Amino acid sequence: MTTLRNFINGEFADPRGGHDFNDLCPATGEVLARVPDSRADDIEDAVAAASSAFNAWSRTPAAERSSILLRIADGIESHAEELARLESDDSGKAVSIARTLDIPRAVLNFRFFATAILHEASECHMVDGRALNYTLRQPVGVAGLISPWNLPLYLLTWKVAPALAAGNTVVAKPSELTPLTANRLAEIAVDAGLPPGVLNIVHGRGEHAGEALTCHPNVPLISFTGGTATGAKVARSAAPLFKKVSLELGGKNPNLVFADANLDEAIPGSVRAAFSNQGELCLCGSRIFVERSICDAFVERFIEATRMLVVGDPREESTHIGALISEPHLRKVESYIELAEREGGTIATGGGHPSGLPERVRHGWFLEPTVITGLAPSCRVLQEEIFGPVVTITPFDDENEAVAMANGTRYGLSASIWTRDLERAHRVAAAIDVGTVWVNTWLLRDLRVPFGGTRDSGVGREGGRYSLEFFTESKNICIKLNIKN
Ligand code: 6OD
Repeated sequence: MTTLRNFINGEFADPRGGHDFNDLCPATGEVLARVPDSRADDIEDAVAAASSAFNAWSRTPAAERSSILLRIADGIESHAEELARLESDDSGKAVSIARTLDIPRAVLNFRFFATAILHEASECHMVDGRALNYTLRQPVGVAGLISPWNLPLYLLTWKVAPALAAGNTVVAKPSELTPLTANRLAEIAVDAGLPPGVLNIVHGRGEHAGEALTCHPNVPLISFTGGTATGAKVARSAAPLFKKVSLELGGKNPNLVFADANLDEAIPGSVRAAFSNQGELCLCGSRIFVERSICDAFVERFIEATRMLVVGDPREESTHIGALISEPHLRKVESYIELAEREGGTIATGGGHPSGLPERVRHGWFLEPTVITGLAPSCRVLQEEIFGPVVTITPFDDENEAVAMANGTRYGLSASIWTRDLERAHRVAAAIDVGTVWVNTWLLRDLRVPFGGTRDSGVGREGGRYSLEFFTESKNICIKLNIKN
């Protein structure tokens, strides 16, 4: 068993109060590590280190910052297999997902923003020969970054890379449920030559370390990804201090399948959208709406494809669906399956603990992928985020009804539309109130595009220039001219 320490000012340090807790392996329940349960004084140390490092780092030439960040990307890549295994053990996800999605994306996050800053341009506004305005974008200061457990290194680096690239220093608090790869990132950053204090990682729980970070007066910017209820708390803490805030929150994403869709793509695509990462992705397509004329056939084929998914030991290459993150989370997801039955739904497949799990993971927090039919869009099961391998399938009669159902929750993160009719695709995409619409695909990511949600799915956009704008403050500089034509 490992004992983790915080990473402050380029060194590993025990939490001042000496509090800690266990990090558990979701597949086996074994203790993987003792983790610092950091408090306000640890955050204070980290913010002090980040504040001292800010002056030098923000003045470091972009090309030099870029080289260091590229070396971090190389470091992650050269430890990719080790990181994938750590991520899988820590989060319960299948190692194949960690290897093909999480770790490559962490590498890409650093490469993308390390090179983006080499191509930065800024705006200039002339005033009829009388004045020239130009926009100077400057780093904000100490960035407070709080990342979740479902895509631990993927989402931590999605924040750390642009924050550092833009010249900020960072205090990051990774999820207390998945701290392992964050610690390795700190070691990789040291090897890459990142100066002390530029990146600080403080482990702990939201109510102590997270709250201290969001309330800290010397942290002018907070980027948070996580649940909507926690996002509201972050917003409440940050608002009186007028911090810049980016909140990427929950989703209850519609997956609309029209009768003219190519079902050979729509069915595997919808299964992937429903169950990838055990359904523990804010982007999962958890509400499937299918045009009535093809709904029975779709349900049959969807169930058949769902039953082919292997729930098993996350370390096995053949596993598609690993363990859920924690026992309380498993119980919460199961409670929605019970609720679905009370609300009058039918559990068309799944709903239970998988049988035949290998001995090593027999007592892990696993759940069969579950398909529920027969529920109205207003039911709680279709309104509340479940964040597990549970989807509903509901028929619709026409395009207007499909759009109304898609928009019929408080969430607005993403949607998928499956159709061969391109005009319909444009019309429906424009009418759905979400931050991202995929047409005939799901989770096809391009790091240049704006990413974020509307309503209960969050505030702000990150990605490409949106991240670089968020992690900088723009200043207008007006120079009087006297140009005579
Ligand atoms: O792909 C991304 O950039 C992103 N922020 C994904 C978030 C997924 C949340 O579960």
